[in-house]
Formats: sequence, structure tokens, C-alpha cells
Amino acid sequence: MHTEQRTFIAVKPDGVRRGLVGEIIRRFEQKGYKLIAMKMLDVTREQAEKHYAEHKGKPFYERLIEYIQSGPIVAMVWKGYNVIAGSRQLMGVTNPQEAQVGTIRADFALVKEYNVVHGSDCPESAEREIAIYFADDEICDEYDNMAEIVIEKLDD
Ligand code: IDP
Ligand code: MG
Repeated sequence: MHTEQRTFIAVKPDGVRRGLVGEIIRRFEQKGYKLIAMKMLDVTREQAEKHYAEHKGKPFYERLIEYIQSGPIVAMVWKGYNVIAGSRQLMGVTNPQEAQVGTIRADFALVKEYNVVHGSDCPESAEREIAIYFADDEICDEYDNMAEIVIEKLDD
């Protein structure tokens, strides 16, 4: 049985400022994932604290909260076969200096404090993060993209 998942992806403020929105979206589209929600917004302190609750108390927490609020983000929901692990592969590991060449973070970022993109790390955090930024009626899942047509064929 295939694993259709949803994940929360955000172009962080440094990625927006550097003009990487299109490039990052292109990589997810090109892979075959389906974009089902997107908006630009200024993250509130409350949203930032919810988003990064797991990091509360860590030495970099306050800077992280400031960073995610340092300019608008582009928040997105992507859907697809194994999209959570797959999108983390496309992004590369947290520290751009350790990320594989060819990943977003390796190709476009220098340090982990400014690593241009966020992606959920498991189905539970994906659903939790989606709910911080999107209402149910902002999700547009009522269309078939090419990848879904491929997956339907796999199920036959
Ligand atoms: P992830 O974004 O790859 O899932 P997490 O460990 O969840 O990485 O950390 C969330 C974000 O916090 C990272 O993307 C990065 O921006 C920041 N961060 C993580 N570790 C450090 C650190 O050691 N110093 C500064 N910032 C960090
Ligand atoms: Mg994380």
C-alpha cells in the first residue's frame, strides 16, 4: 500500500529575502509532489512558539523565534507518496555544511541559523504544523495531479 502523506513546508524569511521562493517550489513540483495550500505571511510570536515548541529551552531557541519572525515566510502544504521523508531529502540535513550537494540547504545556505527552508519531520508534526498556519478550508486537495494518476495505476 502506498503512503500518501501531507507535510508542512515553509520558505523561511532568509529564503524569501534572497528570492528563492520559486526555486524551492520548483524542486518540490519537479519531484512530483502536489501543492495543496500556499500563502505568504508574517509569523506571530504565538505561531513561532507553537511551531518550535520542541526546541524551547535550547540555547538557540530565542534566536530561532526571532529568525522565523524576521520577515514574511511562504507557508505551504505538499502532498504525495512518502512526502515527509522525501522532502527532507530534497532539503538536506539541518546544517547546510553537512548537507549533501544537490540539496536545497547545501546549494543555497551556509549555516544552520539561516537554512532557508523548513519541513516537518514526521506525520504527527506535519498535522500539528499545518494546523498552526492553515484552516481546513484553505487546503485545495480537490484536484488530481500527475503523481496521483501514477499512484492510481500502481494500485491496480
Ligand atoms: P530541521 O529544521 O532540520 O528539522 P531542527 O533540529 O528541528 O531542524 O531545528 C529547527 C531549526 O532550528 C533549524 O532548521 C535551524 O534553523 C535551527 N537550529 C537547529 N539547530 C540549531 C543550532 O544548533 N543553532 C542554531 N540554530 C539551530
Ligand atoms: Mg525540525
